[in-house]
Formats: sequence, C-alpha cells, structure tokens
Amino acid sequence: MASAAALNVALIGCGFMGKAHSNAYAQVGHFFPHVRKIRRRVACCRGRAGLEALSRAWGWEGVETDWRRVVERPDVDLVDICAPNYLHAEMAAAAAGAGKIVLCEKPLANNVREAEAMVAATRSVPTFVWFNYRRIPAVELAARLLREGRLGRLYQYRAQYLQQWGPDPSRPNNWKMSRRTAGSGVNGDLNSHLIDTAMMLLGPIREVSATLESLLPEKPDPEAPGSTYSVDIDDAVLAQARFADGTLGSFEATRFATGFQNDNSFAVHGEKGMLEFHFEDMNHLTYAAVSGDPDLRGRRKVLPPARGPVDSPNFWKAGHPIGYEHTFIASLADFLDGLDSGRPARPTFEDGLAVQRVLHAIERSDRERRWVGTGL
Ligand code: SOE
Repeated sequence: MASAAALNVALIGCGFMGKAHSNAYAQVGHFFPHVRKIRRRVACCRGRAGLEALSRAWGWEGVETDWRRVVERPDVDLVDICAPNYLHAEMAAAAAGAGKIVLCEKPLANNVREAEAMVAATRSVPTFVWFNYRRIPAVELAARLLREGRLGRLYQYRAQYLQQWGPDPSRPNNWKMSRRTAGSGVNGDLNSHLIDTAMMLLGPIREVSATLESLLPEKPDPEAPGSTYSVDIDDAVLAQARFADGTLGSFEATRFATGFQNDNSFAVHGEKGMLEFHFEDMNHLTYAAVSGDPDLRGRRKVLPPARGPVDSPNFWKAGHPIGYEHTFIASLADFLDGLDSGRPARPTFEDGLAVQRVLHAIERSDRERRWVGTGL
C-alpha cells in the first residue's frame, strides 16, 4: 500500500452507488478535515458512456473499463466495490491479494460461502461494508439510548423496508432481477439494511422463521413493448426473529408496498419506553417514556444532535437537516478515522458476513418451512 499522505481511491461501479460514493469521496474532507485526504484516482465500469459521465461529474482523474487492471495498479491504495453482487467476492479477493484496502457495497456477497471467502481473503487489509443507514444521527442516538438502558427490558423490535417500484412497468430489466447476479431480491437488497441496523442496536439474531414471495415472476419489458422478462428473485420477505438477548423481532421488506418510496423504519419497545425511526423522516427520532404524568405521556419527535462536537465543522449545526448523501459521507469519515486511530470502524466484512448468515437462515426457513438458527 502506498504510504502517501493522500489515499488513492479506485471506484468500481457507475450506478446509483457509484454516484453516492463519488460524492462521499469528494465531500468527506470538507466536513471532516481531520481525516486522511482522498485522491479520486480512477473510476471503473464496463459501459464507457456511463463511466465518462460519472468521471466528469465527480472529478475522477482517470477511467478504466477492466477492473482487473484497476486492482493491480500501484497508484491505488483503496478499492471500493459498487459492482453487481455476484462480482464482489472475486473483486475483493483480487484487491486484497494486491494489498489494497477493500470497501464493498451491501449485501456483502451473493451467499454465505462467498462472504466467508471474502472475510478469509481480506484478513490482512482493512475492510468496510457500506451499510450507510447506521450513520444517521437519529439511528446513532437510538443506539446510544439503548446502550444506556433507557428502555429497560426490551419486549419487541419491529422493522420494515418498504419500496414500491417492483411492479412498475417502466423499470427495465437489470442485474437486481436475477438470482445469479444479485443472489436474492429484497432479502439481500433491503432486508440486509434492516438486519444490519437491528444487530447494531440489539446484538446478534439467533433464529428466524420466514416467508419469501415472488409476486410477479414475469414482468413487462419496457425495452421490448408487449413482451415480458422472467424474474427469479424474491419481491417480498416477512420474517420473525429471536435476538440472542431474547427480544422478539419482526422484519418485513418489499418492493411492492404501493405508496411507499423508501421507508426504512424500525421501532423498539421496552418496559420504560419506545423508540421509532423512519428514513423518510430521517432527521427525527420518535421517543416515548413510560414515566411522568400519565395524561401527558405519548410519542414525541426529537431532533437528534448534529453529528460530532457542536463547534466542529461536521455537517451543519443542530436543527439544520441533513440528507441521504450525508449517510455515505459519515460512513466514509468513520472508516478513515478508524484507519488512523487503529480502531477499525464497523461494519467490517465480518459484520457483513454476520448479516449474510441471517439472510441465509431466512431463505432456508422459507424453503424448509421451519425456524432456523443463524449460527450467531
Ligand atoms: C434499492 O432500490 C435501493 O437502492 C437499495 O439498493 C439501497 O441499498 C437502498 O439504500 C435504497 O434502495
């Protein structure tokens, strides 16, 4: 790994996440001036037009269409994988083999076997998975309140990830619609976020009982009007879970929730109170306490503190709302901070593997129609 002060980054993937990560690399030093400087060395993907557009928009110094060349480059320190899921394992192993730091989009891999191989292949380099919703100030506040035991004994954890684009006839076929390239449907794409946040807040999930559903196995193909394309992934997942601490959990993820754009939410109920979060209202955390005048009790929305010390330049002052892009900037800032402090930021690939084990248990439970242990 080059020991230059600046960290030379290679980004693989030019889609939605390529843009979110490019913005994070461009912005992180503005908001978090104490972390290592970033050099946007090279962006890589197969489609030339998308690649050139991304590079122009976000200021990548160079472009490359062959990822193998990118991971071998001596002027690259960090490889960030935003390519389709089925490529994660091979790319991560090659990058780590060349001594690079490896960051990867979620879910970590197509399945547990690949995720285990990724953990094994990257043991000697720093790793990170972009479960970005962990870094929302309201979610961080929830984590702090739970750590402090503010809810007392926990009764129930309920999480939902609701999107509506599944049946949209104008959506072209892409890699997310196939098990071969995506590993799964909503289980990996959306439920993985719910599981990661839940395990960050409450600890490991021990066992699950789940149902997966493909709601529209033939979808209209907007690129060939009048015809359809086959889809072999899950469109909706419902899971009951038991955490290691005994708390009962429920998880629901779907792309068929008509009326919902991107509602990633959770609620946790305990003997002393409750917490609730909705990403579509990401600047608020809802809190209710079982104390005080019973007639004045109720759920109230609180505005979480700004990220970092109040007088630091991190993001904006309290009360000045932040957005989706800040979750990626904060993820990157924590990762870079961890590199320098020697206390690696989470989630690492080990954490990504733990999520993958739960996703796997969910699929197996659906197939075998019974409760399945996660091994965690
Ligand atoms: C799917 O629509 C998607 O883009 C996910 O892949 C992301 O992880 C999620 O944050 C938003 O929705």
